[in-house]
Amino acid sequence: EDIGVVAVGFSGGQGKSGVDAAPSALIESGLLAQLQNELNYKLHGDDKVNAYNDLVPKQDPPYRNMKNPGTVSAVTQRLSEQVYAHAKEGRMVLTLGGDHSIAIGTVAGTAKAIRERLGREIAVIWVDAHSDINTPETSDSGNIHGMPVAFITGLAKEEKPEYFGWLKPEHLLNVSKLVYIGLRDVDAAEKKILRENGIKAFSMFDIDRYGSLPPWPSFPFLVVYGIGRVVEMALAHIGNDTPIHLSFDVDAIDPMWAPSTGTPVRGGLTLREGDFICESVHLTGNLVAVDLVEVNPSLAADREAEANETIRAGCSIVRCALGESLL
Ligand code: DIR
Ligand code: MN
Ligand code: MN
Ligand code: MN
Repeated sequence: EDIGVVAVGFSGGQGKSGVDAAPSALIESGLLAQLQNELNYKLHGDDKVNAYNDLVPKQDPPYRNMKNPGTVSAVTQRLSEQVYAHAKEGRMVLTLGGDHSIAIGTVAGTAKAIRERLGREIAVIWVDAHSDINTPETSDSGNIHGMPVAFITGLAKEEKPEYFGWLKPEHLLNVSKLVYIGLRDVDAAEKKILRENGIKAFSMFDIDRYGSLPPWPSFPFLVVYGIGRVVEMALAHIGNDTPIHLSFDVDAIDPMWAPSTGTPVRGGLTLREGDFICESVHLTGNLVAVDLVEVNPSLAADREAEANETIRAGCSIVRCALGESLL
């Protein structure tokens, strides 16, 4: 089977440098070699990491409260074309970020390609501690990595092509085809947006409450966590036979396993729950794209050890999404 790989060394959607080094760290740790040699995928695409330096404008003042708006717009537009080109050929697309602003480009690219190739709308499973659905006006930070969902659903609109006006209807995702898993740090304004648009979201609380105590007398101490039921409900929401784009922010995983990320939030998914989501999505056979974002190897108290743990977690997530757990 064929995979298009796009390595996106980009950090302009938020303020901390280092997340641009993630793709090379993931690749150096052997991720692509494993996909090729152990999972027998044929990889397409540049082996080198895209830095998109040619797209960075000399001046990029804030616009509608967004930081680096011209840069993020230009980079995601180029990325959307790269992803589109792979998906148009019928390849599954693996994008290694980069911060989560890059999902504006990846989702736009798959949405357009799948519309043209299959006449279908994609669904997006957004695994994240955050809902990333601020509009430029509701955002407190001005960081565009907190806004990608607003842009790809058309909830945030902009005419100017240099500030995301390049997003056309064929790039957009229907809000009814979006589902979140792992949320636990959602801004008040984002909660309002989720509520008003009836967007399906499974928070960490949902994962806990859909769990159960087992009936087995010999294991009375065992708690069955609700991730299985949550994934089942998430997949039921988007429907059988719908092409799925999985956008996985590594900060969905608890900092115990993924500490090296820009905005860690405690109380997250276990690594096993994160892998389980990916394994389940793989099993549907409907996966058309995977993003892995927000790994930042330079953010770690004990740099080497914590960065390595986070990179390991990221590799595990990608391999599970691509079917390594199948026996
Ligand atoms: C916050 C944090 N909601 C913002 N978002 C993050 O800046 O809009 N997203 N960290 O990943
Ligand atoms: Mn995110
Ligand atoms: Mn996040
Ligand atoms: Mn927050």
